[in-house]
Amino acid sequence: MKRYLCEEELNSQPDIWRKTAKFLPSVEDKLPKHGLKIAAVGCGSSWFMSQGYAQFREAAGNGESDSYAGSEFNYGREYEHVLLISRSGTTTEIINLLKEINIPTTLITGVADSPAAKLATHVINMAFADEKSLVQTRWATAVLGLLRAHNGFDLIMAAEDAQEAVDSELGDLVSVDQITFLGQGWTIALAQEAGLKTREAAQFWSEAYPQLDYRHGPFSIAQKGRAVWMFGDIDPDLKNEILATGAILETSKLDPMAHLIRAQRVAIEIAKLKGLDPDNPRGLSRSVILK
Ligand code: F1P
Repeated sequence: MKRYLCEEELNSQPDIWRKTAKFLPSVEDKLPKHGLKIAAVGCGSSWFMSQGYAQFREAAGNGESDSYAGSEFNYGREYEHVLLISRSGTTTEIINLLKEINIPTTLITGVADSPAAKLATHVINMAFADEKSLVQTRWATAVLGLLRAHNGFDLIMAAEDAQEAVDSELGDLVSVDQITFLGQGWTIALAQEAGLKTREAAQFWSEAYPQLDYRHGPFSIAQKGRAVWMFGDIDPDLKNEILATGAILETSKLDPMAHLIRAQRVAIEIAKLKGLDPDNPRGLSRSVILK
């Protein structure tokens, strides 16, 4: 069977996370200082990574942190630093925002001389995590890993879980007809990203919710032949309710970001089973450049 670029890239995540952990001290002074009121911004996968970052930064007591999709920045709020994430550095909403605001900015990008890089106060160039596939896998987790490590998390330990996720069996998860991804706190961003992966790579029906909000309607989707996938610890009552529907329940003892690797793999496998090219999803390009 053909090997796709995204498979090589997602399999490299354990190494890339180790590289990221070593890389952090060289760029730490460019990241928003703890205590500042910040916004984090991105589009697509980069938006979900900015969401996760804002969540765990504030939860760790490191300062008020909001997150926005590039098109939805709240210009009425005052921030002391804005962090932007863009693999390509060519995404229009990110460039427009950088032109518009007069606040110290840090751009994390995979392309050092990109148009966005020319506009940011500080640039963190993570070219070593850039990808050839259109679909983001290791880029997203390397950036989130950098930001987690900056907020006190041990990324080297997580890299061991990442290897387990790369080597694990996917079983029946690749033959279900729908998956609902759940999270809590910062892992809601992982659920969103997992949902995006299955939709963009495999045109597959997936949804994503905070685990306790899932009961408020979308729970009706759960049934035999479908899966519910929790990033992080599942509420014990919710677990029993899901199992009673006959749906497969996927949980893991792995670090939640390593657990995302399993979801990336499921997305790619479903795409392959459907005869789709997961490196070149229908209607997508490496970045969205608006006229
Ligand atoms: C962001 C992004 C990707 C998405 C698609 C279009 O790009 O929205 O998340 O998968 O390829 O671009 P970037 O700003 O991080 O380069």
